[in-house]
Amino acid sequence: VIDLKTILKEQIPIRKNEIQKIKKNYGNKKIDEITINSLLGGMRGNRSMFWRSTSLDPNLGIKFHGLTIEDCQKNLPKLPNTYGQDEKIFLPETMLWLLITGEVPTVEQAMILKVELAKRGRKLPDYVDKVMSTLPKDLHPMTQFAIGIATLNKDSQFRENYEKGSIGKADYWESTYEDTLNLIALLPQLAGKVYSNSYNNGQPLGQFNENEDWSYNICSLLGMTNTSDSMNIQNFDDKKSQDFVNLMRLYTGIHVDHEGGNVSAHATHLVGSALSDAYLSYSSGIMGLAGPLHGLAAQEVVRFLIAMNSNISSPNDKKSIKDYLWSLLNSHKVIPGYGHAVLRQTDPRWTAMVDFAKRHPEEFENDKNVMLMQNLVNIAPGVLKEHGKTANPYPNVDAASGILFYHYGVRELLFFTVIFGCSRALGPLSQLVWDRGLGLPIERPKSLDLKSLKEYCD
Ligand code: FCX
Repeated sequence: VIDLKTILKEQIPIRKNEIQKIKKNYGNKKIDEITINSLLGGMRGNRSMFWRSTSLDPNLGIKFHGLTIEDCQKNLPKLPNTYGQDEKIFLPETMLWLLITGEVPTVEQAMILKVELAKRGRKLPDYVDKVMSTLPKDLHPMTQFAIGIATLNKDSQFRENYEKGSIGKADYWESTYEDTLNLIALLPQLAGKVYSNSYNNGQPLGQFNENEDWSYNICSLLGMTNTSDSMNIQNFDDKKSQDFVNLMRLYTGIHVDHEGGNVSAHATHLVGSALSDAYLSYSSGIMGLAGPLHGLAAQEVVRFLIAMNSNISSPNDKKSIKDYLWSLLNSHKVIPGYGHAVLRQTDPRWTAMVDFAKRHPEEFENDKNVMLMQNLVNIAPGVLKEHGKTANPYPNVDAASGILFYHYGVRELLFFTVIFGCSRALGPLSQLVWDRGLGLPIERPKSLDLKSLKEYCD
């Protein structure tokens, strides 16, 4: 069975040749135009970067090398001996293979990657554990997470080879690949360390189990599985433990990438273009994900649902829900979880998360917040259409994701974005390997000062 690195060794020169031909023959072809609105409006919608793995269709949503989430649920292989395997939910490991190679893996290939990640994720290096143990427990979880990721730069193979001068430009991708797999493999440990540091006085909540998959180990290190590996802080029975691991697989599987222009992906790509290694690059991506307008929306939605439920008679009371939404809008607040900068239809990631709730009715039938979340989709779009401002009145993934984790007992809202950060590593880091493989240069757009800007205002 051919492994991932061997496939990359074959693919990269071919693709690099293809890209160089495009550059040579069509380099001056105009794609988009930059206006003053671009410069002052955050380059919104400007086609201005290359990102091979995903594209975001405003109506169909995210596509991973052309495959929708539904396609992935059907085509990505299920792996044997997987804890509580849910037939409709793919393992993030199979998605990682697709992101890196552009191909759906065979069962054998995906098994190799699963075993490889488990081997590399066995233990957090002591020096990282020490650094993270000194951090104040009330330091934001995302800051702790970013510090842990950046500290791993000490072991970066890329940095070491580059400093020794032992690699040329054509080899950069190989040590970036090694750093990338090592970082992705250690994210469950890093997330678990942040969680235990912040919420359990630094005491570990669970063990890493080398026989299980990446998502299982995130749950186990959060103490959220009903096996000997973790403290099982929520007293799950076997079924609930397996359901939670499947929720983690679903969530982390669909959040891996959302095109290259969102802040976490773009920051990783930009910093990496200066030949900062995968650890430094993704640590900057996490700093961006920590921003309120990017990664924190899921926790805003949970707060919003809980607040609304304490202000309305019941989650089925359409009239009081509608009044509550209008009171938000009339006080110039947004309805969290609705709208999107690119999407113009319901986010298929939302659909996938709500489908999970629908397939576990007995689990959620008494959860007022989940019931409200499900009722809102029949009311909020109408209110937003009537309000008449948002370009997209439909729900995005944040409208459904946080409240499901909250239901299972992950109550620390600030931690939600760390789980998002585990997932979002897979897309941007797969791209980083290819950025180095294709020899993409340092990114350096031109900026204008006010005087120069005014010269366009004639
Ligand atoms: N509720 C109320 N008003 C909204 C709205 C919402 N959910 N979404 C957009 N609007 C408003 C905007 O505030 C803007 O009003 P303004 O002209 O007074 O500033 C107007 O509608 C046009 O905005 P629009 O172009 O539709 O949306 P943007 O691209 O500017 O912003 C986000 C997109 C996602 C930031 C916006 O829809 C929003 O704030 N949603 C609520 C917060 C949220 O759910 N964020 C999730 C982020 C997203 F899912 C992700 O990053 O993954």
